[in-house]
Amino acid sequence: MTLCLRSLDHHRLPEAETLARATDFAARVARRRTVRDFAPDPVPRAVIERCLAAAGTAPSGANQQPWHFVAIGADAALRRRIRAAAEEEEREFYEKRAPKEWLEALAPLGTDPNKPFLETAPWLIAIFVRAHGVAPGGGVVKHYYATESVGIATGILITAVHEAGLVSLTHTPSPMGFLNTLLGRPANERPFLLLVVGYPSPGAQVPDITREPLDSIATFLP
Ligand code: IYR
Repeated sequence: MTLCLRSLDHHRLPEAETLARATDFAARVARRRTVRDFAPDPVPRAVIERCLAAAGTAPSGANQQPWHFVAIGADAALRRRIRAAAEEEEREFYEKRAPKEWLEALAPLGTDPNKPFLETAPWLIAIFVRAHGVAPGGGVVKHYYATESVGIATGILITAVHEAGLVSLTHTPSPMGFLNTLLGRPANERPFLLLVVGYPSPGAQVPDITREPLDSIATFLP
């Protein structure tokens, strides 16, 4: 493809407003918590559509946009199948596969193999990495930095969900191959994450954990 340019749509803000906005955003996003206890209250599809549209603006390797999102709403039979498959893997994980150190690292979060939120929350978003593209003739099109790109898109999605006043849970049943089967996704797509989205149940509790201070997560050089 040839290079084709257009003007950047960017309005420079006064420095004081830049700082005010960065400060305000940091404070808002700091209130995001991963929630495991969801209310069954519905969330309009339009909200999820806007959040996914935001996610789809993420930068990606060679602008290949190697993501696909499957938004699962109220289909109770599908929810039951997803929960059953996830809990089967999770039981294997917690009872057999997980090394002791991993279980110790998870202990402060209080997670276990039971995943009722897969049926209660109003939306599940299965996020897939299109590990490679498929050419019109069926050949493989290499994708660059596909996992990194989908990670960035997922970060924007999680932030969009939070900004909309909803909560989410990044759920990673492992392995997640059952999602291709249950959701009818092709073999070139690899499940990346199952994002559970909705409202917290009344009185929902979260682990009392802290975040590393700025000076331990960042280094400034002159
Ligand atoms: N996939 C399991 C285990 C799990 C792993 C990590 I790393 C977490 O931060 C949380 C849970 C589960 O979903 O329970």
